Amino acid sequence: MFYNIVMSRLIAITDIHGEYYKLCALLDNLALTSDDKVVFMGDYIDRGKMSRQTVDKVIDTGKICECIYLVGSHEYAMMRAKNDEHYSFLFWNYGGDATVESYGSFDNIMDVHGDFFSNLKPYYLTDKYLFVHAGIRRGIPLEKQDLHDMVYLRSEFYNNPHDLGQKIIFGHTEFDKPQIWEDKICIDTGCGKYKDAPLTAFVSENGSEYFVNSED
Ligand SMILES: [Mn+2]
Repeated sequence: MFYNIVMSRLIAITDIHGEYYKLCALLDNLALTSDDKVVFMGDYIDRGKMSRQTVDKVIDTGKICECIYLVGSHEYAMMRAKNDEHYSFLFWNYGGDATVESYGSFDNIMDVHGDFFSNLKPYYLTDKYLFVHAGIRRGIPLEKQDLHDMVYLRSEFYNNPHDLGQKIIFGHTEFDKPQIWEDKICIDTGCGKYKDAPLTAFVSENGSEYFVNSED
């Protein structure tokens, strides 16, 4: 008897930051099929010149396979920038000018992609993994975590063991290569921040874990 074994992959991509061409290169290298699932973990916008095209591309990727879209710190700040001085400062001083240029105006960002930005999820949980933009706070149940923590936490999260049963896949803090701990993996390799930095995907396939990047 023969079985047609479907090799479905669970893939995570984060911190694209308007680098549309690096996203296209990475997606080409991944050669997605309808059996795959992709978790986009936020920071689609800011810094790179092509935020609008980047968001269109991640939406279109949802026509190839199931995609889950999480919120990043840059979307969190962008959506609060209009009515809050603190987030307005963060937006305009951390690459938001490139996003405004890409969309033509600040108001156009939500006019064009408001549905997308308004429906971003805080995290995605499977049997083996938690996908989240930046991290979680130890000792607090997942459903009670503060969204601000989930998109902004840095070393106090990744320098300490967490108490969740799943391995946590995250971005937000950039390193020169994927960072692997026993209980977590960071895949932000500086795309959008450094000219030659690649965009890196985490892939879980048939029990093994590996990385694919925009330069492979
Ligand atoms: Mn980022």
